[in-house]
Parts: sequence; structure tokens; C-alpha cells
Amino acid sequence: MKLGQVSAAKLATIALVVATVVATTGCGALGGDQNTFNPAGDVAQKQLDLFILVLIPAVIVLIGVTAALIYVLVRFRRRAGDGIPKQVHGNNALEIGWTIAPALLLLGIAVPTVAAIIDLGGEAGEDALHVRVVAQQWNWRFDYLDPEYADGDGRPFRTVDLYIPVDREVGAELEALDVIHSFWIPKLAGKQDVVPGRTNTLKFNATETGVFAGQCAEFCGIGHARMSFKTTALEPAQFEACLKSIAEEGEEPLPAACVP
Ligand SMILES: [Cu+2]
Repeated sequence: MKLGQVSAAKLATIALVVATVVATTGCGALGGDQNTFNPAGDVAQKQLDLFILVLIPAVIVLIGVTAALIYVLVRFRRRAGDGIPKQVHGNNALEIGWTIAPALLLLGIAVPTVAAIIDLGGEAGEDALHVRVVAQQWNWRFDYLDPEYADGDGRPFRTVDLYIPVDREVGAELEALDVIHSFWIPKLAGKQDVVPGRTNTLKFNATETGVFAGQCAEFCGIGHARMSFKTTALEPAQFEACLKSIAEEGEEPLPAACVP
């Protein structure tokens, strides 16, 4: 009778869950340009560590609560001939337990999270490569602010994609000329808003050479989806040679010195 219907509903639920998991993870290949699960820098690694730190207890709690809920629903469901169930009012041990346990869990998550926020939010060190990132509908511009890259008149060297030395901190000053954008290099660092009228900062580094995709992550108008850039991390000597080549030959076509 009813049993067949319940099974069908359960099957449909399971099918829906499986389909959702497959659909939402289908683009998540580890090699993907925008995959944050395969970081290539210390900042992205710390952010991933925090994500995992929260994800694991969250999944355990979800499974535990769902299993307990299903058990109670089935085990204590109303049956024909049932009278009024035994009336219960409070249980001190249980209530203290389920107040203290989540508090400890939240504390365990909060301490490393706040420490990481303070760490990642700090200013870049003296030895960092200092770059001004200028966002504008719908492209990016990178000014290399350290004096060794300035021209004879003191104007900073400028590129349309970003080039950085590997294993060296980059201190970015983010500026927008029109609307709010968001600076994001998924494999190197999480998003930071780029807001007209103020300068936000973001520090990051690359721990391996390569070309890493960057993308505006704040909808900023009709050209938003194409507001992307590349970040090329090079060995320090090659980085210097790359900037020199761009100064002489331009960025398009890309000089051989800039290919990692
Ligand atoms: Cu944008």
C-alpha cells in the first residue's frame, strides 16, 4: 500500500541529490583555471585550509542531525491505536550538552579563522613587489610601483596582464575608475572588491611558475564576463627579462621571455 509510494519518493529524492552533485561538480576538474581546490600560492592555500576546517565538521553535523531526524521520524511515528505520548519537559544534561558542544565547535573554527583574517589582511612586506591594479569597464591595468621599473620621468611601468616573480610576495593596491569590480586570481588569492574612490589592498604570492587566470568577480556591466586577465609567475631573473622585453617590444605578441 503506502510503502510503495514512500519508496518511490525516496528514490526520486536520491536521484535528485545525485543529479545535483554531478551537475554542480561537473566543472570542478582539478586542472581548471578557476578551481580553488588546487592552489598555487600561500594565500590561496590558507583560504583552502580554512574552507576544509569548516567543511569537515559541517558535513559531520549535517549527517548526524539528518540521521537522528530520520530515525526519530520513523521510530516514533504515530501508529494506529497510539494514545497521547509521555509528556516530557526539558532535560538539563541534554540542554547543557547541546549548548556547550556547538560553542566549543564554533570556538575551534573561530580562532584559526580570525588569526587567518588578521594575517591575510595585513600589509605586504618591504620586500614585496608593489603593483597598482586599476580596474575599469572592462579591463585591467597593472602599474609596477617599485622605482626600478619607472621610466626616466618616474612614471611606473605598465602592462595589461600581470607578471610576477615566483616565491615573492606581491602587494597589490586596488583602484577602480568607474564602478565596483572584484579582483580574483582563483589559484593565488581570494576575491577583493575594487571600489571607486578608495584603495583596497591584497597580498598574495605564487609558489610555482605558470600562467594563472584572473577574473573580475563582481558583475560590472555588459562586458563583465570578459573582464579577465592572466597572471604569469616567472623565475625572478626571467621576470626581470620579461618586463624588459615588454618595454622594448610591447606585450602583443607576448615576448618569449614572458613564457614560463
Ligand atoms: Cu569588473
